[in-house]
Amino acid sequence: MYHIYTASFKDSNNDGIGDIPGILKKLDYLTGLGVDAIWLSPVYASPMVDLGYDIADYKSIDDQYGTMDDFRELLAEAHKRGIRILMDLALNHTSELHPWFLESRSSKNSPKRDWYIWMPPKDGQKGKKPNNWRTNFGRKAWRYDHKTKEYYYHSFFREQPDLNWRNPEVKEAMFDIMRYWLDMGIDGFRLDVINLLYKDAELKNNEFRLFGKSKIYNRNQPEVYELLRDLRKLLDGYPEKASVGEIYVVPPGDPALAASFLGGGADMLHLVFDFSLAFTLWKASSYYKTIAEYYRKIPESAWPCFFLSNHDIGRSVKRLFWERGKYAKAKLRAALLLTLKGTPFIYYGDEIGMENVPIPKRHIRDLYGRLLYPFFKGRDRARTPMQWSDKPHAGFSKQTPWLPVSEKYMSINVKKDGASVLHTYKALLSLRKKHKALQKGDIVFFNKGENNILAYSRQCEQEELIVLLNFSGRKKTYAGGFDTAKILFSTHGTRNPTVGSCPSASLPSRAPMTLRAFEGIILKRQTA
Ligand SMILES: [Ca+2]
Repeated sequence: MYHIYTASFKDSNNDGIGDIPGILKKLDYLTGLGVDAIWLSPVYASPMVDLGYDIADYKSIDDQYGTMDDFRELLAEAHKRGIRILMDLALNHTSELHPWFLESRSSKNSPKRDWYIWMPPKDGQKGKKPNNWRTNFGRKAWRYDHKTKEYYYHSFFREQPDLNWRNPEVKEAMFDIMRYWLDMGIDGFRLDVINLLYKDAELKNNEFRLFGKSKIYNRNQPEVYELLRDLRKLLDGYPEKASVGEIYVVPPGDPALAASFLGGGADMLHLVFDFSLAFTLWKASSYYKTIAEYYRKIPESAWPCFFLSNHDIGRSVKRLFWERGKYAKAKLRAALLLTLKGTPFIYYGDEIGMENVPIPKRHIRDLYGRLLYPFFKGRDRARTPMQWSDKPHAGFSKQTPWLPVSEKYMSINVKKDGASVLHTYKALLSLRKKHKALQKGDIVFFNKGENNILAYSRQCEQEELIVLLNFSGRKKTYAGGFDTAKILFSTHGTRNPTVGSCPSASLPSRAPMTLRAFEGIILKRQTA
């Protein structure tokens, strides 16, 4: 699954903003990479306060991204290439400019008043907010509306009022929107902050806690599970549709919570995003712990998924100050992501080793960054234009793009692949396509990350592939050994002759495997 941040993928009409016809032009690139599906960041009509996550019309395409015809063409062309498209859907809130909210705020007697969460000032006292809930960046989450002298609730920016999912009309309207896109032929949805949909019925105050979870009453309410059951029934009414839910939590993630949204494994979401892997420290044993814990938590019949980067948390290459050996590490992380049991999500540009880009204050587009600067500089750093070539603006556009292009684009781009990260991704994805064991096989861990090597195998029918990943910056030896195994792949390209040269050599019987610094290899066990 490939995550496209539409505004930064490819600009077709040279206005500096990526668009749908731009994606269309690059479909062959995605095919060449080995992508099966796209998660498209929101392309609906939006005032772009939160860059598309504030939706003003759920059944339209924003002008800056193209037309509905462009979208239909993209869908048809993607399907021709066997690429599926998941739409990004924000169900928790709309734009303040959505007709529903305009109607809702117009009068206390509006038929849409109860579609949003309106409350009078506490105890009837002017200026007193209904409760102590805060937004996800720490500010008060109630906005006073002078016209009707009540507050409305917003989990994010004040321009994004939260919908009242306790009103059945809201659910019906949103299900109608989902049917609209499913009928058009899209393949499913990525559901934004799905665990935030319901709030406590009595809007109880959150308790203050120095440690642990303090946001109890404005998320993870039991009613959301019921809703997801109904949503799954809606999806199951169509052939081969998928849903992936973003389970919004603070670092280091919460696999048990994420897993809970999978229900029994076949009655709620198809996939859930747990943030744990992205926030795991660089150590084989830490990765083992995170991954094993996630597998333990999800129901047996459910399917896992993993990601390392996204548009909110930034790119993995530079997380945790990984300057040393960063590209070798990027390749090793790719080897991990693409060999685990579960659907891998690749954030656009990660496959060429794109890095977070420092954005000067005058260029900050993310409202978080503008509101919280300099304490938080926003999320733009991981949303910069895709680096296609060493041409001006990295071949993304002929105009100055909406966000600055990385200064490193001359050496890090699709055409050049100086660090050969792209080559690694392609090789791994092609291997994944070739070997059923990597796609569907069970996973068996050989160790718990001892000696900073993570060792596991993927098994399916008669096939067994063995993965050894050295997270250390030094040469390390895996003592386990294998009777006979053929080396299929190394993140370092070729292998030292003492342990056979890639790709055809077989290992001598029970030979310990020596791995170079940050090397990952894949072996195929030879069966008699
Ligand atoms: Ca454009």
